Amino acid sequence: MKFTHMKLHEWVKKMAEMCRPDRIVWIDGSEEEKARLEKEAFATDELIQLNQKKMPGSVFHRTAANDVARTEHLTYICTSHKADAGPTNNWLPPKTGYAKAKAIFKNAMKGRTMYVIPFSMGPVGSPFSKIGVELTDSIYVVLNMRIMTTIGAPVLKILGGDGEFTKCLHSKADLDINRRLILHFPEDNTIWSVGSGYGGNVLLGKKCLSLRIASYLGYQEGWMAEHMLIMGVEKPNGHVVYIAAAFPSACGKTNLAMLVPPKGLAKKGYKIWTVGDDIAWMRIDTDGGLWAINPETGFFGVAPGTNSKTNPNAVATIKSNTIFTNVLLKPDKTVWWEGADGPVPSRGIDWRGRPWKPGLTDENGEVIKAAHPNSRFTAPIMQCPTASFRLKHHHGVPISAIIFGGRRAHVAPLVYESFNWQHGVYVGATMASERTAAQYGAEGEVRRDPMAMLPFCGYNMGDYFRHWLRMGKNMQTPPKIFNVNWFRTDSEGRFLWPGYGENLRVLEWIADRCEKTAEAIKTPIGYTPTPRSLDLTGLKLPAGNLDKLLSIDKEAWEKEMDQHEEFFKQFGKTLPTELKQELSNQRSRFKKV
Ligand code: TSX
Ligand code: MN
Repeated sequence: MKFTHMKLHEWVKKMAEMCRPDRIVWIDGSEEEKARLEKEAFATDELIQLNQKKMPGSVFHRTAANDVARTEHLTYICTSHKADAGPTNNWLPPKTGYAKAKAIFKNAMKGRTMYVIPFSMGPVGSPFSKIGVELTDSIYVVLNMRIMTTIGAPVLKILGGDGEFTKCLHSKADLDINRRLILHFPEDNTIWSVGSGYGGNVLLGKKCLSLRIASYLGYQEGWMAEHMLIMGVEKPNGHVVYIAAAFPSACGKTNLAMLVPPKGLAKKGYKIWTVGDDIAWMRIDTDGGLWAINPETGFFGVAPGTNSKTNPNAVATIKSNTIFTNVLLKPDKTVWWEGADGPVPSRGIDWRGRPWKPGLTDENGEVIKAAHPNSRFTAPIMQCPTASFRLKHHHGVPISAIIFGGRRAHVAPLVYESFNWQHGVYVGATMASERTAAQYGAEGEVRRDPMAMLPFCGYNMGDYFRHWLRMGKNMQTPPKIFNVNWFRTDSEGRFLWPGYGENLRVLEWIADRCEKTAEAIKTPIGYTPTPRSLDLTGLKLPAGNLDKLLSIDKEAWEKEMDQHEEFFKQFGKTLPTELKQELSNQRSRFKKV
C-alpha cells in the first residue's frame, strides 16, 4: 500500500502512540484477509465457526454479559458550547471528553493488533457518500464492518492524498462498564469509543457516523441523515414508489423493509424492493425532489422474533455468510433464538456461555432466555431476495413518501397523511411509542422519540427541527408525510390490524395518495382513508375493526396535544415557532368538530 495521505498516517501513528498496540495491520478488504482474520479469531475463541454444511460462511460471537446493548448514558456529544448538543444529549466539553477517554485508551492495545479499516458509507465515489477510518483492536469489529460497509483498498484509493474522513477510534480496553465511553466530536469529525465490544457502540460507521456525525454534517451541508428504512413499492404497472420510514425500536422496521405481499396484492402485481432497514441519507437533487441512499451494505438486525412467518426474506438472507451475536449455540453448531423457526432445542449453550435447556430459571425464578433479547445477525444486503438493484446507484432513489410511526394502543389511527411538509414535521417531532412488556420499565408508558432520532441526533434537536423545515422549503417537490400505527388495540387489548404483509394495503393507499389517485377524508389531524379507498380484498378483518382503526377520539387527542406542548417545553427558544403554530392550528381544528 502506498502511503500518500500524510494526515491519515500521522493520525494513525499518534493514536498508536497512545494505545500502544504490538502491531498495526491495514485492512484491504480481500477474501484472503477475511479467511486469515477468521482463523485467528477461531483460535482465540473470539469467534466460533458454525456448522459449515448448514450455515456456510457463518460465525458466532458472544459479547460480555454487561455489554449487550448501546449504552446511552455513556454516549456523549462533545461540542465547545453545551447549547450545540441541546437538551436531549449528554454533553462534555471536547477537552474533558478527550482527557477522560485518553486515560482509558492509554496502553489499552498492549499485546494486541490495531486494525486500520478505511470504510465508505455509501457507494464508493458517490457524492452522497462519506469516508471514515476506524482503528480497532477487535477482529469482530473488522468482520462486521466488512459486511456493513465497503472497506479497504478501493476506499483508500478514493481518499487519495488529502481526502476528508471521519477519524474513528475504538478499543475494547478491559470491557469495564465503568471505563466505557462513546464520544462524538462533531467539530473535529471524530469518534472515540472505548470499553465496549457491542455492535451499536463499536461499529462506528453505524449509529455514530451514519446518524450522529452525519446528522451534524447534514445540518451544515444542507442534507439529511435519518433513522429510516428505505423500500420500493412496485405497482402493478411497473412503477416503483420509494418510501422512507422512521419507527422507534420494537416496531418491526426490518420486517417492513423486507415485507412479503399478501396473496391478493401479489396477484395484482405488487412487489417490494428492499433498499435499507435502518439509515437513509437524503439530498435534494437537481430535479428538486428528495433522493435517498442507504449508506450501509448490511443488516445488523435483532434475531429474536425473526422467523419464516414474521420475515421470510430475513430468514433467507441469514442462511450463509452471517455473523450471529449472543444467540443460543446448539450442539450441532447451528443457532437458535426465542421466536426462531423449528422446535425449541432440548439443550444448547446460552448467550452467556452457560449450559441451557428449556424452562431453566434464575435465582429470582425468572425463565432464562436462550438468546439475549438484543441478540443480532449481521448479513449482507445483497443476500436478501428482495434487495433493490438501485442499491449501487450513486444518487439512490427518489423518495415519494416519508412515513413516521410508533407503537400506540390507542389515539393514533392506522394511517393518516399530514396536510403539508410543515405539518408533517410536527407529526414527526411528536412521534411516540409505548413500552412493551419485553422492554425495561413501566409497560404502556408513552415515550416521545422525534423522528426516531432521540438517541441519534448529533446536535441540538431544536435546530434539527428547524433543519427539517428548511429542507421542505428548499424542495420543489417534497415527499408527502404520513403517520402509521400497526399496533392499535380494542378494549380487550387485542390487535385490531393483522400487520406484517397486510401492511402493504396501507402502503398501497400511501403510494396512491402520492399519485393523487386515492380518496381521503379530512380530519383535524390530517387525511385518513375512506373505507373503500383501502383495498382489503382477501383480508378477513372482523366487522367494526376498520372503523375503530381509523377513528379519531377528540378527548384522547386533546390529552395527546397537552403532552406535545409539555414535550416541546424542554427545547425553549430553539423550538421553531412553526411547530408551536402547527400545534395551535391542530387544537383549533379540533375545537371546530
Ligand atoms: O414487525 C411487525 N410488524 C411490521 C411488519 C411488516 N410486528 C412485530 C413487532 C415487533 C418487532 C408486528 N406486530 C406488526 C407489524 O405490522 N403488528 C404486530 C401486532 C400483531 C401481532 C400478532 C398478530 C397481529 C398483530 N397476530 C394475528 O393477528 C394472528
Ligand atoms: Mn436503528
